[in-house]
Amino acid sequence: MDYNTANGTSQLVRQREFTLSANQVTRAFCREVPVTFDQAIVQSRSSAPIDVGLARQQHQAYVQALESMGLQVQVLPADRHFPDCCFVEDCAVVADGVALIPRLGAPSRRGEEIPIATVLERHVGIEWVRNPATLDGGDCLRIGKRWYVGRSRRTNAAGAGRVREVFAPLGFDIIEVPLQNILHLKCVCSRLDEQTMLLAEGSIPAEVFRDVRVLHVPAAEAYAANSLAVNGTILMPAGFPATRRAIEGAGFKVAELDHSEIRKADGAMTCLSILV
Ligand code: CIR
Repeated sequence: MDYNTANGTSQLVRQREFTLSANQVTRAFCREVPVTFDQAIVQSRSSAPIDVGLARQQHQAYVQALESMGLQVQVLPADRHFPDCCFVEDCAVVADGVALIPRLGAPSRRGEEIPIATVLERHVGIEWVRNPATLDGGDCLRIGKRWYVGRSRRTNAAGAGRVREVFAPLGFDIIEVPLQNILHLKCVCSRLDEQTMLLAEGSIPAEVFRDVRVLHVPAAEAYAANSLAVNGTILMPAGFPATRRAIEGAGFKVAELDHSEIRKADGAMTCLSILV
């Protein structure tokens, strides 16, 4: 397993022994990488083809990393008819005991959300996004009692409106963020903790986050702006030293995973799990 931390295995042991407090997530839902993963949707085809076997190894390392961080991980079987099905983040928007199940923006992905909803309904209440609304979970970023919703080519006005309908009554503010030439909002930013956002320089204005502290990722390392906070540790892609220094400098523990093949399919660290 490619799982590097500043202090090596002693940090892994400490993470396993970490006692979960009331605010922390306890479960993760993931889905295996399908054999058809090399046919996943990509915005621009990388010159190097996707190595599906390596992608599956990287996904297994991701699951093991989440387990090492104290999460109970349920891995759903892949469906070869959905090459993108491992990107479960897009299939549910979860907070405060409710999961809003998207109608995905990419027609070829519609249907991926059904087994996710079936599993989640054992744990949370389920709401649905209906035609003509479209929504991808990768456009929805929660921090505290606020949802930032990217208005991308995948998430239309009705989709963002559905987030408002479901979560505003639960006390959430909904802030829409217009996106251009960005697949999902979370391609350029992610939450480090309840007060701190990681943001790729030159992507969207930091002001959209209002009172939230913003930690900048240099444009050359924009891919690392999508990192995953799990109960105090930040899981980030390997190979982005300036971002790692910035995150550690802000006082967070960091763990790294090699995500080369996941990246080729336009996936990043948060895309592979739903945390509850
Ligand atoms: C797609 O284009 O839908 C997939 N190839 C990548 C989805 C990544 N998901 C995410 O960022 N939440």
